[in-house]
Amino acid sequence: MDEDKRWTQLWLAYNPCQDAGNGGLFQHTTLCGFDREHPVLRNALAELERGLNKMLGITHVIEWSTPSHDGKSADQALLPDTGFTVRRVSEGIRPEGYRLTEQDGILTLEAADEKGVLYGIFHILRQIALEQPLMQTNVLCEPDNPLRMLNHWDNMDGSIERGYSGNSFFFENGEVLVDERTHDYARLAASVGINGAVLNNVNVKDQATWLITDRYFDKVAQIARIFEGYGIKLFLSLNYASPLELGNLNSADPLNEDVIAWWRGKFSEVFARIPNLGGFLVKADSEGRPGPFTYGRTQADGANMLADLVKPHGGIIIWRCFVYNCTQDWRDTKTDRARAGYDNFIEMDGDYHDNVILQIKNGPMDFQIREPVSPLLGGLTRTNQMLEVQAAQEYTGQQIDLCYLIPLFKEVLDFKTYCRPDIDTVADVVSGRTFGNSLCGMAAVSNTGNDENWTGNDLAAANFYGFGRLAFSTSLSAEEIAAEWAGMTYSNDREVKDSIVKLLMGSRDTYEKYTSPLGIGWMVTPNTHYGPSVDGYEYSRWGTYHRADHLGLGVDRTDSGTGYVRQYHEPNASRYNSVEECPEELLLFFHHLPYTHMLKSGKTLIQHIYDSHFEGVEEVEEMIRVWESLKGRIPDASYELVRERFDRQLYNAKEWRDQVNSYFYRKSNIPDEKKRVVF
Ligand code: GCV
Repeated sequence: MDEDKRWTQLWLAYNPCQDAGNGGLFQHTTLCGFDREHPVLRNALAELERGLNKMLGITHVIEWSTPSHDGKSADQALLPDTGFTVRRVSEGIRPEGYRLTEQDGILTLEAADEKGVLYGIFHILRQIALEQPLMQTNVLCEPDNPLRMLNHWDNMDGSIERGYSGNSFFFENGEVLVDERTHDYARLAASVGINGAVLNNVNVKDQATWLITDRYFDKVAQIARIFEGYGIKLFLSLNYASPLELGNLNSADPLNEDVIAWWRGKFSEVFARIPNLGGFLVKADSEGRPGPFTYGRTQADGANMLADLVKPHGGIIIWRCFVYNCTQDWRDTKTDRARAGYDNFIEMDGDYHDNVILQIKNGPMDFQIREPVSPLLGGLTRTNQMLEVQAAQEYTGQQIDLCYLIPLFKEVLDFKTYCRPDIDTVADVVSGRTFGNSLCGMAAVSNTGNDENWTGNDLAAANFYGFGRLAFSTSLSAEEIAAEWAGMTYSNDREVKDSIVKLLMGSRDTYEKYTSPLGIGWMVTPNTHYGPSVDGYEYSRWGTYHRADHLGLGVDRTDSGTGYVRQYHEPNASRYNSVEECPEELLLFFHHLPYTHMLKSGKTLIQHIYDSHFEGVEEVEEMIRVWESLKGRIPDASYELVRERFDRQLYNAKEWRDQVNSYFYRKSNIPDEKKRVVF
């Protein structure tokens, strides 16, 4: 197997493969209605040549032709009777979508724009890599989500907040980097349908504040151009306090005339130098970041002011809803961090201007392995909204432990919000189907870095791949995505592929079993968020309590507790409010229950804690056995790298098991029925 640069190309390695009868379709390529010199077309066609060459050994120069139209429209122009035809159509396919059909030896890719062609070509390359025939293809693919973004939490010193795969490939020592990796990143992201990327961390500090100044314009504009060639819009995170830090003003009050004038001038400058910039992502009034609340203004005042000023330049403002009071007193059982997003944003629903999007984390807390879906999703009915998930495994194993997150993202998308009688799932809401808006979609905190394999653990690349594929086609299953990724990355050998899919598909449940039970979340080592510390946050001010005592545990968020359940539409509110009806995997998120509480499985709560933690460790041991069965059948370097990560995962799982079990045994004084070792 070709080890050369293999891992730097991930699923675009284009390993030599069996030709499922596809090669013959590409002797001659005709472009109809498209300009071959358009940057997106150029990149798409170059990718096709590269892929065909590497996978099928088609080495001759592919012949292109653009038929003369003789006054005819592109649709009517004469086409050759063999080969591959790329044709622009003026109706029947939405922007970024494509139709792929094969008939009588002619493969036709139709699209309304260049991005549609790019995605169509990546579709073709995927089929070839998976050794699937293109004969008799007949598919129409249109993206479900208008925006499909990656958010990088990269800092300008080269570090990445919550990054687990090396340093940034965008920044180093206060400089912006533009190199081969910038191109490869754009190719990889585009190949799964990503069409937006935020370059810098939402916590904008120090030099990053200066990204919107002359110091960095040239380099940022260069990246924006590279991205544009792959259909990706570049966005920047903005420091809300820029008027103070860059403008020498003494305020950042969104209603202050001097502040408004400063931003107006700043945006004119920025868009003049980076004309294709998509806009800005803003984290305000959160975890120490400044925002409109500082000046007694609302979140809408802040977002709208910026949005009005970027609008003439075609820009948008993506405003994060991760706003909460991180100084909660544990004695206060009514204040609830889970409530905060909704409480801070719902009242102004409908007041946000049309080029503002509220970006909402999937759960009300913070990317835990299990939490309910944020009630803001579908709670807001008159505001553009997009879903934020985290591909970076901050709380889910940090790319040491295997945790394939696509099943979790799927669950969120499939959640019925009941915001209206039909078309009401999160997927419906964020795709714009529910409320008919076009500024919406999905964003993921990226899990990439400058490690050779991009994601630290080779298997974590499935989360990067999977997020993009899912954001483009929300109806794909987590398993289909896993199989595609495994086939393109490793091998189409049935057994190898099945084993990798099995590992990926079981990994989220396994991780959940050996960490925190039944939706309670947290119990992680403070700050680093890796490994167990049951009381790590229990005695701090962050409002992430489990409230365990000698009788029971869990947070009462029902009517008799914090009342959080009422932020959901019915029947979700009543379901969560009732111990009997609450989905068991979320029981401790919503209810404080005694250790003796009987679960549907017939086990007590405490016995469930013991059993699931023992099972979690056993499952990691089984995962290692499955991985070992792949030795010699996948590249050695990858085998060894992942094998070493599994050792660390097993150590971590045992730590979690022992600490959690021992903690709850000592609290409850109820022994394990099966008399296993509980310290
Ligand atoms: C970028 C959590 C993380 C922070 C992150 C924050 C956010 O609190 O621990 O590192 O900051 O979420 O999403 O803004």
